[in-house]
Amino acid sequence: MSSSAASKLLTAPLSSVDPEIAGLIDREAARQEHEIELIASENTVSKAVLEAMGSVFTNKYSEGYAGKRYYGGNEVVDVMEQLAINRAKELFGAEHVNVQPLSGSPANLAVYMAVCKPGDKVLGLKLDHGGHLSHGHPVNFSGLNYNFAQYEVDEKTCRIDMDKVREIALRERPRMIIAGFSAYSRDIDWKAFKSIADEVGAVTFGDIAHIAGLIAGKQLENPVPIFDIVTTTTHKTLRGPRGAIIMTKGAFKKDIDRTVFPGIQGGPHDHINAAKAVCFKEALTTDFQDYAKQVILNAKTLAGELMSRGYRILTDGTDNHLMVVDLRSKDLAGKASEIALEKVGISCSRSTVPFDTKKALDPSGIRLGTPSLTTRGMGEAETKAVAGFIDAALMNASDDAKLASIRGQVAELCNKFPIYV
Ligand code: DSN
Repeated sequence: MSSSAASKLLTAPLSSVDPEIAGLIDREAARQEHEIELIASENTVSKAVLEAMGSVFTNKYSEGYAGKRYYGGNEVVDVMEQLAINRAKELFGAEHVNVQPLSGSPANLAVYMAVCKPGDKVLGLKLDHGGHLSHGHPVNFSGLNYNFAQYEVDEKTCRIDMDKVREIALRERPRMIIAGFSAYSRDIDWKAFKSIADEVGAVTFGDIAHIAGLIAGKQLENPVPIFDIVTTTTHKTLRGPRGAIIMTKGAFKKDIDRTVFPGIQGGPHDHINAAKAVCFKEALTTDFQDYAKQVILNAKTLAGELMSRGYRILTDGTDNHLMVVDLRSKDLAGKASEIALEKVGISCSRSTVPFDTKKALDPSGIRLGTPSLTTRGMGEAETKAVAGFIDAALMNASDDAKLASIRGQVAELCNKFPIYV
């Protein structure tokens, strides 16, 4: 390629450089505009966050931390990263924040490596009871490298029983106790976890990936002042770019920073960190607090509507943005239900339920969440309509004509709540 051809390429639009990818981006944008997103871990970011992600910060290498980089030309990156740190500290009241983790699992890996030696005992919530792969599942690095004891939810209430957690902690004497989840719809008693950890001399590790936006929006209790270390992804309820941060008490600052870099990662993704800074700024507003409140109102509405139609919702409701529907209450299964909903333009994720007798690929439940639908402006009235679409789709899963008609109604509702247009 001649140098003039190369420089032409620098400024040519995507649609002419790579029409295939440009077309796929357009298709995905249209899908998101015309469908309802109920995947509890997804959200819809602002144009400002998108712009920061697509910025020239992607060109930079910045191994190290502000003022101590292993590459030149980082004077602008230093200011940007420090801004992201300061905003995250203000948002969560954190003593120290590392904004470099590439995503949730690498952030959690950094915590394990900073706090534990391989083989150390760790206590975490079991995956099929609402926990996360990185909280000790045997196929994950966590379960492979550390000696896990796992707590479960109570079979009747489907809630975490703190007396049981204490009993296991006293028996197992873990080095670290994890509180956090991917599919649990009730408040976590952070203080009770901390008191159990203090009793057995364990480090407290909170994973607030799912509820960080609800905490930042002042709707749920903040564990950051209570726990030793708290991680979160930035792309779920927090509504930022895909990535993560680690918040620590001062005592863990050095070990966490050293473990993120050079322990695990090389250069941080500066364009993503710039977008994290934007998302923290957005989350510091009162508008965001209103958003977080509405997410929960919508989730409670969705749970209530489904329960009134005879669906069993684990724990009989929700305190946050998500719920797990036990489809056995309607003689349905997770995979087929996920597919039926996909056919009407509603995305959700199949989910195991505690003590499930079915396998993860076709479990007994689905997980639903309201962060994305709320971002596009839908409130309780629309959420009630969505509950009706879900019920109608699941009750007519093998009737393609009926599903097509529901799909039309879903698209009609979405058209009233445009995202980026
Ligand atoms: N995969 C995410 C979720 O859906 O909850 C957690 O990493």
